[in-house]
Amino acid sequence: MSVAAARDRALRRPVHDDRTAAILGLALGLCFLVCFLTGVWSHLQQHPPGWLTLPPRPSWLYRVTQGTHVATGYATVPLLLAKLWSVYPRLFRWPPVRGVAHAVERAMLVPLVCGAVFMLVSGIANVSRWYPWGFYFPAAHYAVAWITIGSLVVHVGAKAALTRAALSRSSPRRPTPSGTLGRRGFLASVAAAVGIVTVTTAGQTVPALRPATLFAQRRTDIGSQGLPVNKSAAQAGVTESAADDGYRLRVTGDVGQELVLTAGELDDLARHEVELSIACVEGWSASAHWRGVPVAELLDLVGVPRGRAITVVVESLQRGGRYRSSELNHLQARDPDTVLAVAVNGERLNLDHGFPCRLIGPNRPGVLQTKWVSELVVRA
Ligand SMILES: Nc1nc2c(c(=O)[nH]1)N[C@H]1C(S)=C(S)[C@@H](COP(=O)(O)O)O[C@H]1N2
Ligand SMILES: [Mo]
Repeated sequence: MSVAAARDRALRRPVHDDRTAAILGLALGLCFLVCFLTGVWSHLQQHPPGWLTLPPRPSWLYRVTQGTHVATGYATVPLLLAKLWSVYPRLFRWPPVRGVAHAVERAMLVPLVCGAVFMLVSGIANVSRWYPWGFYFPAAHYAVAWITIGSLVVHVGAKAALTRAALSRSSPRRPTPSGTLGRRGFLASVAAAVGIVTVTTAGQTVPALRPATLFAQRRTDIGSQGLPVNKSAAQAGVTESAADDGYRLRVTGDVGQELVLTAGELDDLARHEVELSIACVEGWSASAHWRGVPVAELLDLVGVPRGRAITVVVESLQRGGRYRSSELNHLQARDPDTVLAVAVNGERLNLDHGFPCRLIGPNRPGVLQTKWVSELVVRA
């Protein structure tokens, strides 16, 4: 059979027609939009620009937005594959372009499809902690997100009228050739695939779905002290410095008088108990019970006036690596639940969870919950 004949036969099947493409397009567009918005939010939370002082409340916000970001990312995979399969016979139409406007619309499919595939592949690789590339993941993932969403807006604009017509009740329905998959069967399989992917991955953040975990990169019930470990003390190269008797926590910078505490003194000060989750950018999250000393209390001890707008740089014993330190804005530093924790789930923190002390605060991405804290530097 010639290519043209095969194409025409495929295009007569409901699984390849405008209505199927429109339904899948709508589902995919919605998924992409939610993933994009939660992704932009994630970026703002992890790399807050100077003009934005993010509030530490509600404490669960990042856990929900990042869980949603990764879940919608996973759900997009079967939707995108189904959509591409549904429309690919159209690529064989001849002539491929009819006029300038059509040529532009077709050309925009290149950034749209390449961008979408890049977003999903890079996102899933990142969540799997697999970095087969040389670029910095957050920067590339963020830049391509804008390219992809821009091409998507153009695509939606170009296809709006066609989509509306294809979805209207009066649009003509073609019978399904016997022996082939009909639209309903196809869409039901896609919906089932989305459901299975979601249910078997969301257990990394929704405890009720944990027993169904199959494809998730993390099981949050696996890990010492009831929590997963992303970077161990050995990987961070702090095994000796963290366990050293000479360890001191210092509070320095724009302070009345500097403070130096031993691990024992820190433990005596740590009387505040709080339930907070670690919410990793990779989509897993887990709640835990912490005991620590509020950063606000340390600021009082070193004589930082309460009304002063300050930032606090949280330094760790780790010598290299991007996540060796983090920053607290004024609101976060003064929140009573932002603590330097010394205990988790009723036990002294072990080395892998950040002994002698680690930062834990409400509504912060996991990468900013710095472990093995050695110094708080106050900046006015
Ligand atoms: N010093 C330091 N702190 C760090 C990291 C790190 O690499 N170095 N990783 C962060 C990341 S990505 C996460 S998700 C949390 C995980 O905390 P946990 O290992 O106690 O679960 O720690 C954070 N704290
Ligand atoms: Mo993380």
